[in-house]
Amino acid sequence: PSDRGPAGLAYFDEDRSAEVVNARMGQDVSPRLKQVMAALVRHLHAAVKEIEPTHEEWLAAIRFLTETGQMCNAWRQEYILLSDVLGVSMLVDSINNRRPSGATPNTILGPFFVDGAPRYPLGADICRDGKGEPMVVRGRVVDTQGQPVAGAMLDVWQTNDDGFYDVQQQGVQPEGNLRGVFEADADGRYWFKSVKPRHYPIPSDGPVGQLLGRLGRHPNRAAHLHVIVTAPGHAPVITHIFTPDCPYLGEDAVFGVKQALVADFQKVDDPEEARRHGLQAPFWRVDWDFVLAPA
Ligand code: MBD
Ligand code: FE
Repeated sequence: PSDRGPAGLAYFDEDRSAEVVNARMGQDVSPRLKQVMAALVRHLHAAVKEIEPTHEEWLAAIRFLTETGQMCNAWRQEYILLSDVLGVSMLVDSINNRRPSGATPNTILGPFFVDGAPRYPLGADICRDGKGEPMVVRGRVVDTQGQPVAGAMLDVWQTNDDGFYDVQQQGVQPEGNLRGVFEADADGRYWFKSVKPRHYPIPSDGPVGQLLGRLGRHPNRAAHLHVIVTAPGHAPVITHIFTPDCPYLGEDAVFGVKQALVADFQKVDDPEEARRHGLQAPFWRVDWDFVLAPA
């Protein structure tokens, strides 16, 4: 047996360590897997060469990843949080959603979307726990020519006024609190009631929270309302509406804020307008249009 092997790279060699590993891949490996693994191994070896970790440090890294996996369950995806706080979720999203200008930009999905949220008629209130400042969100779903998208579906979800999603407080919040699915009307119009979103911390009692703490970073997300808008023939948009007055707009823990997603929240004192929405004044009014790109 030669120390060079068939590919000329059989035995370990610090200077060519990544090449040695990559040369081991077989001939009929899928080209995409080959590309992905080659890049990962190359960049990982480069990082290790730059860092020169001690054995103890490398074990700490492995322990961190182990604990991250151990935190995960149906409602807690610590690896998604890790990807989020490292800016990778937003990067992957940007790479996959380069939209024509004027279309509503995507932002991070996050770990708290639930398929099959309650279906409501237009105008319904998704808040079932009575906490928070009442808000009406209304607008149109249009295409990039400004034409209404009749029957577009809007799936919305947010935290309650204590800063938790329903799935984080099962048995505490009413089921389906602050989630809902609406269908825009024939003119692409939609409207619904909720409460003004507030800022809240991403779950920080796990390894990702510890990491943030050690990095001198806070875990707070800028106040937001999640929305997924879908319609046949159009690219779905997974997005947020941000409040303009949140102290964390410029320092969102997961880098999800985009200028084009910060809405105007109008405080309405008019009792007549409040009555028309079935509310008491004052309430918040958000006029917000979604612009869908072609599929
Ligand atoms: C959230 O509510 C969220 O939207 C994201 C992206 C990450 C953690 C918690
Ligand atoms: Fe969120």
